[in-house]
Amino acid sequence: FAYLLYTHNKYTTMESKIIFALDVYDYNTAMELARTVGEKVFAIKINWPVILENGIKIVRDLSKYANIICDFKLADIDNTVSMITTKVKEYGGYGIISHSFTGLNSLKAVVKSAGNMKVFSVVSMSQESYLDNITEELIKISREAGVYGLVAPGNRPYYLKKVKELSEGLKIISPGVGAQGGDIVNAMLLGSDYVIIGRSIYNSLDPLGTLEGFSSSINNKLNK
Ligand code: O7E
Repeated sequence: FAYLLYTHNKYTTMESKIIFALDVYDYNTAMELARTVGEKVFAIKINWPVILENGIKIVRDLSKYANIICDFKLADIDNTVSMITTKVKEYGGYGIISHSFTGLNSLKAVVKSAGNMKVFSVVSMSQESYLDNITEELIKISREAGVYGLVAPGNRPYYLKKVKELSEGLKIISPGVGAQGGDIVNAMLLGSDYVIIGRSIYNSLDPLGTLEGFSSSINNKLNK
């Protein structure tokens, strides 16, 4: 039992709080970055740049190195979002990101076709947007649709706090740390479960070292 406890603790302290945003075009660059940081991140998030250049098959290739979250920010009718979600599932996606302003029917269709994949919905963005007016409503829709988590900004404390207050039982993932000015420790203290970091890592001369720097700043501050 003591051994189990030990391994469990070891696992939880080592579990990464970082989602790496792999926003590049080139296949080899993407694969090399994934190979380098894959084991040290909670997941890798991909967006349109890597998909437009390489197609959906890259989801399967990248999955060798990490959980892949497809950030397609779905915003369409139920049939279309289901078709896209089904394809992501077929290629081994770990998670998918949808907008929620499209309403309950659309978001429910994503959750239904996602099956075991995690669905995250955008309720607030890292840049000022129209969503700021309707964040509370978007959280309500997301909860009702049965999403796993919410996207809320790591660089806009007021909105992150607001989402945290209304998000009981849901995970929060936060972009905006690093290149967009947000601080990783502040974001975690305000309630992010995972922070999404792209440019600060992939544009650095030493992506792995930079990533480890972010991780240790969390461990140093939060485990005290
Ligand atoms: O600024 P970077 O380079 O660290 O990258 C941030 C990533 O988060 C990038 O992929 C961008 O598309 C995404 N993002 C935001 O920057 N702002 C948002 O409000 C939402 C996202 C996002 O990832 O949404 C889904 C999780």
